[in-house]
Amino acid sequence: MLKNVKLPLEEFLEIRKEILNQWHTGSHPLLDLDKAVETLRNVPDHKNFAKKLRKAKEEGITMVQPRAGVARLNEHIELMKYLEEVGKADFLPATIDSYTRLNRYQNAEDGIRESEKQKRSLLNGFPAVNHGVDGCKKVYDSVNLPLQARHGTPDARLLSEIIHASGWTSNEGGGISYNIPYAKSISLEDTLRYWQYCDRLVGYYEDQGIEINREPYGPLTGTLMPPVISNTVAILESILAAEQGVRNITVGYGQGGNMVQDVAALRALEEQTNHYLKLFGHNDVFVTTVFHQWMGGFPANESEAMALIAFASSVATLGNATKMITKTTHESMGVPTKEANANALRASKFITNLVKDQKMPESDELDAEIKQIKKEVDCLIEAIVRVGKGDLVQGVINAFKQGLIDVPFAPSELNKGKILPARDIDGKIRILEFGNLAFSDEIKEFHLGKLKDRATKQNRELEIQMVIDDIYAVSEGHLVGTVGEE
Ligand code: 8ZB
Repeated sequence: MLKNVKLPLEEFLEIRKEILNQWHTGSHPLLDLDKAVETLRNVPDHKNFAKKLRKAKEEGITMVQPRAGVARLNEHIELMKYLEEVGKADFLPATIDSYTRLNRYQNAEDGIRESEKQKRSLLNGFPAVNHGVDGCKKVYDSVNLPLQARHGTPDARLLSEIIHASGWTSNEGGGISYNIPYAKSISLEDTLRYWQYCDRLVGYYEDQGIEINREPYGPLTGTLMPPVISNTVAILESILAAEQGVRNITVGYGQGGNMVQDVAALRALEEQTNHYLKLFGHNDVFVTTVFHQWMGGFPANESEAMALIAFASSVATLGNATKMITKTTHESMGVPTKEANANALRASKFITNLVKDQKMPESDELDAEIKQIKKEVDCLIEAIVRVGKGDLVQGVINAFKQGLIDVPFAPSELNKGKILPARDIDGKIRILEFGNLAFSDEIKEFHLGKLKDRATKQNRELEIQMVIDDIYAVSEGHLVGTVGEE
């Protein structure tokens, strides 16, 4: 039975041998742990993800990072340099392609070959495992910024080995956040075990005095996500990661649309992540936050899309997020060109600079929302701990099984999928149907009260059509869905 305990070194090293055998690039000499430690020790501070985040946090500024990745190594390097120089990115990604996310390395290999033939990317991201340490190290050597792998991979063990050994000092993902929104039937027991390994690898490096950042994937399904759900998952994954030795964590949150709720969610997220890490005995973890620009449906019109990007940037900055993940005006069409990507980055960075000395003013509304989110998160975590009977991993598995925690609109069969979110009249995300969510009656009444109030004000029924209208509203230029919208 899987437990929340640090994987013993010998066991980790045993599993490691198998992992490195999964694809031929796993036998690269630089994957020898002593060699990898040496590579990482030589990473200068300005290219170390964890250190640069620490500095940004101390200075109170919001950094920007795009998503980007293509199949061919040289084109990917060009893309990275362009986003650094023209886009003025603070951090660089490699968005990993879908074949790699599914551990289908032969398909990725075929995709690279075909992309070379056609001289354009036929994969939706960078196949880091196939390019191996040689390729990933070349990317690292070509840029002056910290690098992170961003993906959605249930089993990212080989991928994690390869990127870190190449000097990439951050990895996104987690056993819940890269399972429930991304997979249909992989068990949580499996993904939690895979991510214990990825975190243990980081723990190994931390034990050698090397700082590596880890980032649970905050937005989950990115659609009408109630802050309580994404914040709870981020906190759980932070505790699980810290147990394996992770010391630098960035917790994420996707823009909901109501400015006060978004700032409140960021504040609650940071405070409660720190609180729960300490409660679980992890006193030396450095926590930062990342705000994701709007993850739902985007307007097709490029000016409107850029306006949404600028609004998101204002909220991230007012909310004091340490980092922001940017979108592009091509969002409604697909993978952006490097020009569109750099343009949106520039716009985002322009706003973060402009707004950097301003903070969201304290108010009763903000204060009440922070307290509300915290109360809800406490309620869920208490239930998860209870059904874990002393173990957090078992708590997570059992809580999902029972629907005590439930992620809206997720494809996973392990998720009850019974809760339905909708917006209140201010556009704050509330919950209409609770399924078996471990909320107290008082919390349920609060949510229903807010939604009934909206129904009255909009002169409509309190029903599922509200949810549907809200899902499409932003792409059509308003936050709260109105009656009869399609
Ligand atoms: C869960 C993340 C979805 C977002 C973007 C999508 C969407 C995916 C790439 C990419 C640039 C890529 N995305 N793959 N952006 N290059 N290869 O991730 O557009 O916004």
